[in-house]
Amino acid sequence: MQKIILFILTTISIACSSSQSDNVTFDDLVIYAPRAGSSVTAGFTNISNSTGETITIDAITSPQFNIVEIHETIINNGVAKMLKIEKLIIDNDESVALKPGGKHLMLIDAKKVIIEGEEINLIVELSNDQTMNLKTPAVSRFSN
Ligand SMILES: [Cu+2]
Repeated sequence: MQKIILFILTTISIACSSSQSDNVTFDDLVIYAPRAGSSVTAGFTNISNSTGETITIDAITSPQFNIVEIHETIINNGVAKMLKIEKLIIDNDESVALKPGGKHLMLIDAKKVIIEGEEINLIVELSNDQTMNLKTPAVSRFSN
């Protein structure tokens, strides 16, 4: 009897994982409108990979910004500085959080003034040749 239950549980878990395969998700994407007078801003999200293989984020571009980079904030001798991550690697069934004080999206050199509520598009190129189009309205840094 226990073997049958184990078999059923295994079958269910395989079915679940296959239904989510080929999936990279960017959850809770937040992009701030640049401060007045600035053309630079940051974005945060939680990236999950359930494709069944390790993927890397090869490039991110945006129609609204000339440069989009992934950065990591590190503290060196008490001084915070940001390093560019050329290729963000996400193992299968893993998530990477881009969050304040850690890894983040850096949106640099806005092509025009971006106001709160304006839709920001991101085009994400993955190592599995998948291209993802993300969009979210720019939010105020001061609204929460
Ligand atoms: Cu940065």
